[in-house]
Amino acid sequence: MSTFVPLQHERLSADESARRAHEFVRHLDARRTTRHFSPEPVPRDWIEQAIRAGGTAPSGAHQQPWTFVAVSDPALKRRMREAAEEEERRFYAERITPEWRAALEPLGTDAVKTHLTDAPWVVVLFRQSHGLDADGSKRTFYYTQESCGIAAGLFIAAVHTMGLVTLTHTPSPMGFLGELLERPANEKAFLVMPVGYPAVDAQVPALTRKPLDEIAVFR
Ligand code: IYR
Repeated sequence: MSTFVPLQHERLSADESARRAHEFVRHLDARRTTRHFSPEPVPRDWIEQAIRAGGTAPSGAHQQPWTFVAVSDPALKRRMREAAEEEERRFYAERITPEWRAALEPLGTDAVKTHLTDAPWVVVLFRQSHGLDADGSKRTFYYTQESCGIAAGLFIAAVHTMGLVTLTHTPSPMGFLGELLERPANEKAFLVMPVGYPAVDAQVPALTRKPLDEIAVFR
């Protein structure tokens, strides 16, 4: 049985909608991914708010198939870095294809993952591949990849809005994270996001974004 309640919605003037539309794009377009973090602490409350923002994402059947694990413990961050670097050394030496290496060249990535110990917080987003009922039986979850992708986007936007930076890091394979962070078997590591202030000398690759006519078609 479904229960419905009235939608809370504020009708804006056309001028205000237009102003916000342009301002929001300007704000998001100023976001950059950097690998260079300051170790300066960030209050736990801000991370909680970013996670709440991520948790507002729409999800398949409203099953909210995500768990955000926020790590600030230096010893745990170091273990995550060691394990990630071990995987990445194998990736960059053996698993990477020539085509993939060429695609990553402009980003200047390598197997050294200083951000995992420099950033005051490392947030690991886990995707719940299925749910577990009270009796331990499996409950199917729908569109978990899409749902977690949207949640990550909102988390990233929240981090940017509070004047911090993050990096979407995808160590491959990521199985070690479930073990290190003691997550149940239905939770699969989806994305690693160090969060903090940028280092004073932080750098970013000189990239540009595709213009509208390359990313949109109107019919
Ligand atoms: N997981 C590796 C490689 C990597 C892959 C892509 I696609 C990137 O955009 C960046 C890195 C790493 O984290 O270095």
